[in-house]
Amino acid sequence: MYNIYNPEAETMPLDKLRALQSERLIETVKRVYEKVPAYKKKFDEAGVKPEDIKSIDDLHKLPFTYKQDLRDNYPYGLFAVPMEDIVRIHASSGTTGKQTVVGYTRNDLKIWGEVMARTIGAGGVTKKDIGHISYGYGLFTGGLGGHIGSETIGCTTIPASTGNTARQVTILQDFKPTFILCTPSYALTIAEYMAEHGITKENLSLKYGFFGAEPWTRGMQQEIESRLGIECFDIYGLSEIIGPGVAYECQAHSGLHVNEDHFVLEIIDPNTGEVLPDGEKGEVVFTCITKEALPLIRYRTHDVGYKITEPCACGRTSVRIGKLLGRSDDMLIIRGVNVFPSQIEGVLVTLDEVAPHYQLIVDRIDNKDKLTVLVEMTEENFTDEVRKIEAMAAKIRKEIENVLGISVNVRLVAPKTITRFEGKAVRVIDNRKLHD
Ligand code: DLL
Repeated sequence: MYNIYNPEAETMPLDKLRALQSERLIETVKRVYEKVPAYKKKFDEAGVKPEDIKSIDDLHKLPFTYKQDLRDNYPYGLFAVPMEDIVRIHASSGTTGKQTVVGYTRNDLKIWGEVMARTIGAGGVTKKDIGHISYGYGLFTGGLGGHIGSETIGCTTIPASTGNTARQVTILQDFKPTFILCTPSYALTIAEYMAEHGITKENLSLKYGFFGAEPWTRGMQQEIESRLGIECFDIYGLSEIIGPGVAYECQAHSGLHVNEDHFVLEIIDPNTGEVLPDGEKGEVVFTCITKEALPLIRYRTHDVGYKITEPCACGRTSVRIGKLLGRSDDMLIIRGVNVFPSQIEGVLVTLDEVAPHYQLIVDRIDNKDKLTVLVEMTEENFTDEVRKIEAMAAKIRKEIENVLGISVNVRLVAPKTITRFEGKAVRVIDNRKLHD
């Protein structure tokens, strides 16, 4: 049996879903045209009027929205309601430029609670469960997003937030939460702390984990499952659309279901802007059709994914996104070949010699790109014998080169020497960018 929080919405017949999307899109387009000057200008420049949008099939006629639009209208310029109706603000971390600010009305928060309840509910969580929320609380949407979903279901909710792993592990042991939300990299940090302190998965009551906010592979998923003794679910979202709760994995584990009655997915060719056929890899684009405060139209996420339209065993009718490969901004181009950090992670997690803690360093030496994979030896395989290290590194290098098709360097480092992260992990140090 597959757990479904809101069967009526999540298994809606497709014709009914498309009709609902059409009705909501038409209303949203009219509203943003009237209420948001920047959208009126954008639509006018593209020569589209709200009347041109007669159904969801007309979505492709609308212009895209970019992160730059949020920056140009910083902080509140794209809001479609007066400030007195905004009850919450969040913001993205802004590592690449000015942070982007997003707002929610009371009704937007209700929607967030609903889509996050579907997300957690899809793993099997019910109101009898106890949730440990270890995403950061604050301007980041992870903490309060997990929190609102857990409370909407009616679970006992522990707002642990990030940091102080010792305290987190004490709470996990003493308060007996049955599910946890954090970044996959932090789940590993918790598992590592437990191992170091002789605490086993049997000392905890965890059954499920909902991890996201950064790309992670199926191999990493299995690693966390076995170390924490839980079933892991991938959860996806971004602040500009609502935060976590845009798409979620069900117990069939075959892609992430999009909450399509609220967010419409398109996959486009990032160069031409054309919508791609189902199954083809491209840039993920979302349109919000129910949000009041910030209903973004055709928002370019820079995430790379593909659509899965075959029916899912769970009975949900919604379209799915295949596990996300990463952001196009994180994609490295090494001597002309596209490399996602997640491809390298996919290899490393299959190898017994190394722990899944890694970092990629890119340099340009004599006008040639050089990719170095820094990875930790496991405690069991740790050695300072040069010959042994070299043999191990050569083996790993071959495995990675087989997958990527380009030559790389592998540098094995001692256990626990690569930085641990409480939030999103930083996997790439691209020294080429320093000289741009
Ligand atoms: O990371 C929202 C979130 C919080 C999602 C908690 C899941 C769990 P932002 O900080 O705006 O919002 O970052 C959004 O993170 O465009 C993706 O590049 C990446 N991302 C989020 N979830 C996943 C995932 C939150 N499951 C950006 N897999 C997105 C891969 C993800 N990448």
